[in-house]
Amino acid sequence: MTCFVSEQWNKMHHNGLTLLFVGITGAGKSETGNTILGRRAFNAHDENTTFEDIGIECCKYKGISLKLVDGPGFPDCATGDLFQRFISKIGATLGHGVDVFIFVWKYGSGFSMENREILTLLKKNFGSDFLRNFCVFLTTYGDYYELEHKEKKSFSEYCSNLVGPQKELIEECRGAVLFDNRTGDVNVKERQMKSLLYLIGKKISHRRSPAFKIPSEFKIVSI
Ligand SMILES: Nc1nc2c(ncn2[C@@H]2O[C@H](COP(=O)(O)OP(=O)(O)OP(=O)(O)O)[C@@H](O)[C@H]2O)c(=O)[nH]1
Ligand SMILES: [Mg+2]
Repeated sequence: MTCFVSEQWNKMHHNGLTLLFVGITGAGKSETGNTILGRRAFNAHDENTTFEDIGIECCKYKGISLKLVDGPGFPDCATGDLFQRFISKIGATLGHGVDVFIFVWKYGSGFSMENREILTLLKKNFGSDFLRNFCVFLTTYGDYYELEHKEKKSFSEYCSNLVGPQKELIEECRGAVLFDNRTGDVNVKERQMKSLLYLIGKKISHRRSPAFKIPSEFKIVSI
């Protein structure tokens, strides 16, 4: 597996790679951020999180500069109001844009209406190709996955057997990565980071546009 996000790419992009986590409450956004950072910087389960609160932390992974942006969970974004505030805040804070949106889903939690609403909102507001161009699908609770698949069914095999909206999402995002945020095994940590950077790199190299910039006069189109 070749990593497309090379040190050479890194030198050409002075801001590094900006990754924004999105997903419903409790999906594991903050914890995934901490796993990537290798330290506990984001608050997992911070009850004071509001839709204007975003956390930004930077790190280097094998020479690649990463800027991680942790957002709040989406409890009820169908009204569009929360989404409007969140996206406006992102636009005001990240002037250079977002390279890749990481859509986080908790393994085994079912693919709820809330999950689907976030994706619909993103596509409706940012275009039908948005997921294809800017979104990576990341599944947390890799430890639960391993427990349930003791026969060692690979995650990609599992994904290819899925049906319905989740399968469509994985196809649109061109693959998915499994993350175990509880593991202490350095090999597992290395493997999941490699898979994530592979998907990110593929995304960046396949699309024509650079980072995604939030329009300055962003007005939400509700679903
Ligand atoms: N066992 C296990 N627990 C995890 C994993 N990832 C996250 N968790 C736990 O799941 C809970 C929710 O994780 P968070 O990272 O707070 O979820 P979040 O998406 O940031 O939630 P909000 O900020 O409320 O939207 C926490 O208790 C985490 O420690 C994982 O891979 N395995
Ligand atoms: Mg969080």
